[in-house]
Amino acid sequence: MREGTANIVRREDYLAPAYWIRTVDLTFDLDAAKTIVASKLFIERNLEQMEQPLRLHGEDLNLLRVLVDGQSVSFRHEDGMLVIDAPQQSAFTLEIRNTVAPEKNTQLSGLYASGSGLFTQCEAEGFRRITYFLDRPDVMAVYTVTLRGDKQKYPVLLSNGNLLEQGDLDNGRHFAKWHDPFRKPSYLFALVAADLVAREQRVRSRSGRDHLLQVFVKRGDLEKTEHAMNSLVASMIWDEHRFNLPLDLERFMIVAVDDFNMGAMENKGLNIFNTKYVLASAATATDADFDGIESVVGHEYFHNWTGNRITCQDWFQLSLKEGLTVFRDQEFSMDMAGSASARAVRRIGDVRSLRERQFPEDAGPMSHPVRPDAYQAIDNFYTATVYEKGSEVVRVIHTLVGQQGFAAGMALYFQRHDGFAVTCDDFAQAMADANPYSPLAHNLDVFKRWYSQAGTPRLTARGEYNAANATFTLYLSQHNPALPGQNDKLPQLLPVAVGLLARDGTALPLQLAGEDHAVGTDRVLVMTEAQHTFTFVNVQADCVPSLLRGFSAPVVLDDGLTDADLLVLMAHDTDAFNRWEAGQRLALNRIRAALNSDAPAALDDAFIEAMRAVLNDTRLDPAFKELALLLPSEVYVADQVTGIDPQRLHSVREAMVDQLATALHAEWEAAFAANQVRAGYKPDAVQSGQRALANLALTMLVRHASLTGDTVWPGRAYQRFKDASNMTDRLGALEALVNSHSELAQPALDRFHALFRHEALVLDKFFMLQGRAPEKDGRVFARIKQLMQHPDFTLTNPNRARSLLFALTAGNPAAFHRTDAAGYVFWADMVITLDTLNPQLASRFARALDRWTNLAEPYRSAAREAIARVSAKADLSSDTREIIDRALA
Ligand code: 0A1
Ligand code: ZN
Repeated sequence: MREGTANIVRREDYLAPAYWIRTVDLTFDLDAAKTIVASKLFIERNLEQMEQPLRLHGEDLNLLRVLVDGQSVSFRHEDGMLVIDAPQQSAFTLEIRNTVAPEKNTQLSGLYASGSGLFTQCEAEGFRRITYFLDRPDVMAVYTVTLRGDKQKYPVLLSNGNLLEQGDLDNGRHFAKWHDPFRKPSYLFALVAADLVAREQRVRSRSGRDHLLQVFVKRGDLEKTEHAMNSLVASMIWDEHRFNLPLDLERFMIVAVDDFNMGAMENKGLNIFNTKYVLASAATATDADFDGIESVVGHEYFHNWTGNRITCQDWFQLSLKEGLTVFRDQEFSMDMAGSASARAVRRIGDVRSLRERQFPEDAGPMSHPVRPDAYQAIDNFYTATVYEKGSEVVRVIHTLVGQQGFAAGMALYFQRHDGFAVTCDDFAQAMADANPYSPLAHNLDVFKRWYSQAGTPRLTARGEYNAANATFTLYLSQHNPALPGQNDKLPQLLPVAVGLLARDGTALPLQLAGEDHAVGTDRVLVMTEAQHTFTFVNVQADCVPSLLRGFSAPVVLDDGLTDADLLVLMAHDTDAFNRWEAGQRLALNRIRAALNSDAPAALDDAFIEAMRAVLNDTRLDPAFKELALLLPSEVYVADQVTGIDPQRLHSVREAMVDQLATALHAEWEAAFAANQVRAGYKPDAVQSGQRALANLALTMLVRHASLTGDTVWPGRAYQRFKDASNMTDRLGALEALVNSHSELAQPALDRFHALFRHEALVLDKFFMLQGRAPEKDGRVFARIKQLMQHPDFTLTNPNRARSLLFALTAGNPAAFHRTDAAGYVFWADMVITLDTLNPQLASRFARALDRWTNLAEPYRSAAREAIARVSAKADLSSDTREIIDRALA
């Protein structure tokens, strides 16, 4: 919707709807150019509300007629809504007939065309682009849907729930009638009309009920659906086992679509997925792609309970379903990973992404609480804060009440709220009530500040060992820095998981003053105040505290540990997360020091030897080694530093990577040789860890060759690229060549393109890998601009657009932030162009300059100028307008 003035929606203004819609009967005459929608609603007045006119949302609709109880009725349009003066009766039938134009819908919200098929996306406010409705999540209705369309064009006609009837009509048309027995909000409605085929599987749940699972894809893609189906079956089993939550439908469908703004959508019984999260074969998808499919299939499936059975009262409560469902999919993926070490690897990945995406978000103009207080465009609030920080907040509960307590809380939550639209407070209350003796129940109000306070808390820790008394005293304090509109924040509930390591690495038994004996070597300290002091007694040796184990709360930790302390943790910590973190901290300290000096960046021997020890340690898993050997990313470091110069950061980090490539050359050769997978391809944790480390080793070896002029390793990489039997190895070898700007890169890219030019998802990789290659003399940026003209590039497919544009802005700071401002000029042009096509995509892309005030000059002024240029455009979408206004506020 184009709007001149800001239209802000506030949480405090929430009012229950004046009318309820009880049943919905929809008939679609499907056609890409013009679809006719006939809607018959049974409506009741909400007697708790004053008599008000009925106001229905509608957007880009062509209205044909309105009837109340079969009679024509007068109506008007007001503020973009359809207004009908209150009918006399307290219950009535409203019939509406309107048309929409799917093929003109480039926003991909509402009913739209993708290829030759028709698909819907209704979250958050897309249903109003299909027909007039009370398009808000607290209005829940039972839907019956009849689809009619050309049988040749649309052999498959799907909607939510159960198929009641299907058959032929005249003129080569056919129909299907669907009924969803569960009440649902409009955002969970879906329909699909397309030429698709399905992989099917029948499964019996623990309760003995039979279900039909279907994964619908385009003809020719069927053999790429095995992993998605396996992930779906695994999700079903997991949710029954861990939470006692069975599938409640006879039929569960997943449909893959090429054009999709997000990852996937949990429509009741009819999940619609971006093809990226469905299609995979060893030849076309990487290990990371397989993992992504498992977690997104899980995520959408888990929404059936957390989101669909219990939904959100209003969109401010979005994290009620998203934070909880991300938590569930993360737990699912960890359980699927298997070993403790593989779980830790997943946890490290999740924390990395939280810190690279959510922490900067929370420090910038889009900072908002997990439960926001106001928005202009709700689509802008599908954020890392609502999703990933929301999941960390759920994890805080899990840490405080334990796995069993958490399961009990979930049971109570469903017992109380199944079938209703509720709030984050309702969830926290159920968790507390099910665990009355827990620190959560005792401090529920303190806990709930996670929902109301934005920003990342700073946790400061200092330890003091007293040899004479054999005590170790830990002083903890927390502080949440002020943000515009949020000063004077109160302390939050922080579970701080700790252990103490003697300097020889031994884990010390933990006994707090006042306790009569030690309990284990690992425990959770709970902070509810700004400051706490914890005294451990009977501590027989000086020690290093290992704090915030497993990243037990989403905070920035300042533990004051020295390099010597961190080296102890890195070598011995039993908590794999903190072991990894110690290495990252050592690296970050060095990058920081180099940024503050003009001297060429150089790593010291102690650091290099610690890295060598990790690489040589036969007890460590390859997947862990790969993560430990990667220096913190430029994106992460930029968030840790004020007044960042992205070019200087890039050259510092690149110099350090060069040094690791050189100093550890022999170890990289050994790691490459030792991690060749000879067994048949499986995307499991063990094999993918080996492939990840082999790929990193190869990248380092080719990088080293580019420094010395050696041609052996580039040649080997090219050979491996050619002969690879799976995409992970092939892409790894290709990236090794491209990232080191090898002469063999171009021939390899040409070959890659020729091999996969008919595979859309692989073409995305072709663009992305060139877009995120480490910048060198402006060559990568020039390449990106040139690739925009490539015949396979287009801005209308979101995956393809992201493959180049987001690779630049989110994945390649040094190519984007140029001293000549060309990156920002390009950004402004693209925001403006995308905004006319697809506002959701444009506003996400617009966020690339969120952190512009943290840039050093000349970047900062140039970025501001580019943002101001976009702002000067009069008719920006409200999505993009909100991002730009906030950036300049
Ligand atoms: N609820 C989905 C994500 C989603 C959100 C918005 C969309 O369109 C604006 C599409 C999908 C999920 O969490 O998976
Ligand atoms: Zn979700």
